[in-house]
Parts: sequence; structure tokens; C-alpha cells
Amino acid sequence: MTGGAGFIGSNFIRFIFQSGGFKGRVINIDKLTYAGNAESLADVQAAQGDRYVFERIDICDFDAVKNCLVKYDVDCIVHFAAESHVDRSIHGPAEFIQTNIVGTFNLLEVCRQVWNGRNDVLFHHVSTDEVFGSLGAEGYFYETTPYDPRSPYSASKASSDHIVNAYFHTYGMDITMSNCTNNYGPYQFPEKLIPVMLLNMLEDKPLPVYGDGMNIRDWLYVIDHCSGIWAIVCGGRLGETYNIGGENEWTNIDLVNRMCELTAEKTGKDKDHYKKLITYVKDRPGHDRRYAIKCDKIKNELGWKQSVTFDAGLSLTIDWYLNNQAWTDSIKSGEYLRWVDKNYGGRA
Ligand code: NAD
Ligand code: TDX
Repeated sequence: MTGGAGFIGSNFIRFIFQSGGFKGRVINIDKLTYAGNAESLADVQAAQGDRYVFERIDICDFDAVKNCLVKYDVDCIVHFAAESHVDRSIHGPAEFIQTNIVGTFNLLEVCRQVWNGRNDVLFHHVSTDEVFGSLGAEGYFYETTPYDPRSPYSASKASSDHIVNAYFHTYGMDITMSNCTNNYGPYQFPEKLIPVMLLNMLEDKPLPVYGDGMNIRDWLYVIDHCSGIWAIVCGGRLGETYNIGGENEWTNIDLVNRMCELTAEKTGKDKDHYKKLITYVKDRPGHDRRYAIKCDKIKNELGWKQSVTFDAGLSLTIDWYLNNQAWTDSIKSGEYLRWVDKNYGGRA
């Protein structure tokens, strides 16, 4: 696993041990950037003992990745590690090019050398629907939709997707790939829409809605993304990409209003209490208008489907943040960075 200390990776590791029937060992390699929190997996470490190993490694470091693959005889990589936040990619694209493009290339090169034509291995690449660009009011992204990325983040993910595909066609490397819509759930770094809104509500701070609030995203509970990836890793056809989506489109403003209502119910506030905090702010440059995905391929071929409704998922997510304030306090205070310094000697 790469990037297993991040939001989706940490949920995935917990998921495969608890529900996926996984019998092997996970080696989690993660650089621990600002978005990586190895403590998110303290419960897994305690429960799994030496079936869970953490290695602090930058995927761009060829020798370190190679030594790790050899040392643990790795036969499957699920590649989550990335710079993942669109706004950060606008302010500073360099890290996105480095980790998402060069890092993915580096991993593939290590695999090509170490696996050396083996056909009992798999490289699964985790990607995003943002590679397909921006939709108008109608239409959907299919696996066959031409790529049209528009932010440095999505352009870097699109590049990495192409490189992964090239390794399948050129070198015959066993790869699969998935492109997923917006995830939400526990352990999401508080820079993405849902945790930003929730944590601001809890501190009675303004809720910053970009532009006119009418941009549309398709939301999927993170565990449903994890079960989709697991289905592909276990049974996906080699060289194929699978869309994974929520089939659950919301304008940002409707979503924030719904969150305000649900959170007010849980904190005992008046129904409109949090809605009064909604503040329209300057739009994100190049803000994609709408994402919506068709995911019939994974449903028909692998029998995957979403299992968590949006109201249930939002409720679970709000409860998780309410019950795990130590996790967000540690992130907001920088305590988690100090923990990394203490345990791993300095920041990446
Ligand atoms: P995240 O930002 O929460 O976590 C990324 C993890 O990667 C962190 O633990 C970080 O420390 C690690 N990392 C970053 N650079 C690294 C490097 N050079 N070497 C090793 N580790 C490094 O991201 P996320 O939301 O969990 O996303 C995981 C993957 O899923 C990404 O590839 C992203 O593009 C993709 N994805 C995300 C979403 C979403 O809604 N969050 C949707 C579709 C696809
Ligand atoms: O404060 C905010 N206000 C706001 O209106 C934030 C953080 C976001 N937004 C808007 C921008 C988007 O239209 O909400 C929408 C969702 O924003 P993000 O949570 O930043 O997600 P998005 O840009 O859609 O990208 C996400 O989904 C696809 C992930 O960050 C990517 O990693 C993933 O590939």
C-alpha cells in the first residue's frame, strides 16, 4: 500500500483486515506529508501485530522503494499516495508533478525491475474522476470518456494514469486502475469540503462556499470506494480501468445546507443555526462545474454496489468527527507533526 496513512488508504487498510477477508500482510509505505497521519492506524497496528508494517518512504526514492519491495517480497501494490487537494495544486503545483507523476513513474520502474515479467503480481492505481474534466448540466463520465483535466492536480493524475496504462501495453505489467468520485467519511483531512464545513460549524466559524455554490459533485462513502478497489484487486480484468461512483449528485450549497441541518440535530441547535454561517467566497480558479460518473462496468462485472446511503454516510461522518475531536485537535494544533518528528525524526 502506498499512501496508507492518508484518508482513503487508512480506511482501505482497516477495511481489508476487518471486512475484506484479507489473509496476507500489509506494508504501508508513506512519506507522511502534512496529509499523512500514521496514528490513524494505531488500532490496526494493535490488532494486526506484524501483519501490518509501516515504512516511512517517499515513493520518489527509487532505492528505498526497491529495498522495501525486495525485503517484504511484495506481490501487489495498491497505489494511493498522491498530493490530493485541488486548491493546494493551484497555489503550488510542483509537489503534484513530483509525487503524482514522477512518484508513480518511479514505483512502476521499481516494479518493472523487481517483478521482472512475473505474472502473479498486480499494480492497482487509484485515480479520480477529475481526469475527465468538467461536465455541463447533462451527461456522465464513462471509462471511455476522453481525458480533459483542468487543474494541476487532475492533470498530474491524468499523466499518472497514462503512464500506468503504458506499462501494461508496453511491458505487459499486470495493472488495474480505478477512477472514483468525491469521497467522504472518517479520517478525511480537514481541508476538503465536508470536514472543513463540519469543523467550522463546531467553532461557529463562517462556512466558505466557493462561487455561486452550484458546482456539482458526486459523493461516495469512503468504505464503498474501498470495497470497489478491493473487488478490482481481487477480480478485475488486467489492463482495465473501472469507474467507481456514488450516483449521488449534490450542488455544494445543497450539501452544506443538509450538513447544517444534520449537525444541528446532533448538537441540539436550532435548525437554522449553522445555515446562518454560510458565506459565499471567491471562486476557485478553473473550478470544474459538475462531475458525475457511470459505474455500470464494476457493477456488472464484479457485482460491486454502493452500500451506504448519503444521509446514513453523512450521519456516520458527523458522528465520527464529533467523537474523535482528539484526531482533529491533533491535526489543527500540529501535534501530529510533532509526533512524526519524535518517532520518525523530522518532516518529509
Ligand atoms: P490524502 O491526501 O488524504 O492522502 C495521501 C497520502 O499520500 C498521505 O498519507 C501522504 O502522506 C501520502 N503521500 C503523499 N506524497 C507521498 C510520497 N511522495 N511518497 C509517499 N507517500 C506520499 O489523499 P486521499 O484523499 O486519501 O486520496 C488517496 C488517493 O485517492 C489519491 O491518489 C487521490 O488522487 C485518489 N482519489 C481521492 C478521492 C477523494 O475524494 N479524496 C477521490 C478519487 C480518487
Ligand atoms: O471550503 C470549500 N468550499 C467549497 O465550496 C472547499 C474546500 C471546497 N469547496 C467546493 C469545491 C468543490 O466544488 O466543494 C467542492 C468539493 O471540494 P473538495 O472537497 O476540495 O474536492 P474536489 O476539488 O471536488 O476534489 C476531491 O474529489 C476528487 C478530492 O480532493 C480529490 O482528491 C479527488 O480526486
